[in-house]
Amino acid sequence: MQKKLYQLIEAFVQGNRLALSRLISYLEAHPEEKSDIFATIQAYKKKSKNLSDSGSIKASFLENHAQVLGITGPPGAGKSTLVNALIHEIRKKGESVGVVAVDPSSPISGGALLGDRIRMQEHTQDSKVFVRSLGSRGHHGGLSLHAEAVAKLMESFGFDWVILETVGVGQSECEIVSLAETTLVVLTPESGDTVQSLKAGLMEMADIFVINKADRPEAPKRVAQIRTMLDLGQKLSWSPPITLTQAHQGEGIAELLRLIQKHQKFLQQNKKKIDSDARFKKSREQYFKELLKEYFYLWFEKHTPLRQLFAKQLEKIEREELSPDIAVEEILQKILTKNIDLVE
Ligand SMILES: Nc1nc2c(ncn2[C@@H]2O[C@H](COP(=O)(O)OP(=O)(O)OP(=O)(O)O)[C@@H](O)[C@H]2O)c(=O)[nH]1
Ligand SMILES: [Mg+2]
Repeated sequence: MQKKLYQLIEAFVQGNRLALSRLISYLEAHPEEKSDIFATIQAYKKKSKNLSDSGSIKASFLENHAQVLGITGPPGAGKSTLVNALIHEIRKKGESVGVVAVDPSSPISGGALLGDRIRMQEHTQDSKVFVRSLGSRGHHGGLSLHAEAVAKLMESFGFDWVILETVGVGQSECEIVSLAETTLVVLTPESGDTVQSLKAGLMEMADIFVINKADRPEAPKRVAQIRTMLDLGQKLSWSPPITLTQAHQGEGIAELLRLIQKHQKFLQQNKKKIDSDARFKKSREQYFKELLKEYFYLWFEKHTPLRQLFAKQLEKIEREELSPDIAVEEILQKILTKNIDLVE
């Protein structure tokens, strides 16, 4: 590992925010070094343990456990505004918070994206708040390939809370469920069709339903719709509460935080026997498969001979000389029989 990276990790372990920011960028650029980086952080932390006894490093940096909150819901539901309001409420308690906001509309990564920067900018001077936006993997929205690592870095940095915001109605939620302990599904009074089309999926994924923009007249109708849906569904040991917020006014946020903490407490007390265990496993499996696909594709794209082979097959497919499934078969065969030179 380069000396520069060592120094960066050292500064990170000592609580330097700039180092956290740089380390995230480094991870994004060199995802293949993830495990090395985390191993080095662990080693540094061990080394620093003596320092912490002398008081120079907060104990929380050493073995931190953050409360990890996932926030998902359709575009424009008010997720970022809600995160902003939650930051306020969390800061009132004196606790620190790191935010990972994933913007699927933006393929670019790094730095804060404009919308989130505006919505969360009032916290930029606060050293106990750290907001990072990531571009999503793009093709199906969902979490960034790096979201898990970035969230882990934030946890390791010592934040009391880590919040993951992602837009989604679809498979991206599965991913957020696998990373977060408590998942909020944020809907608006107008989200009737979304609820209708996602019945089963939503049920499985939400620990708490938030109807934001409760200043709008359809709010009670939406609450009733979700309640009916929950009543008809399978009974879970945790029944997801439905709560109303007006995020732009800070209304309902204290109650929401109370519910989040209630859920966290429930998780602690029911570690072994919660229904959501099965859900967690399933989402973990799904996330693993997604990552495997993504990483495999990244690996594939990295090799010029494979890219060329792909282009050739694509031409044949377009000329209708080859079907896509046979084209994939042929590529796999070439890789498996080492019938292609991957060294460039
Ligand atoms: N009327 C009303 N407007 C709200 C409320 N909360 C947020 N908004 C507004 O809704 C708009 C969208 O809010 P965002 O927080 O950007 O929503 P988002 O879900 O993060 O959006 P994306 O990340 O783009 O999917 C903004 O103009 C907010 O000011 C609310 O409780 N009531
Ligand atoms: Mg947003």
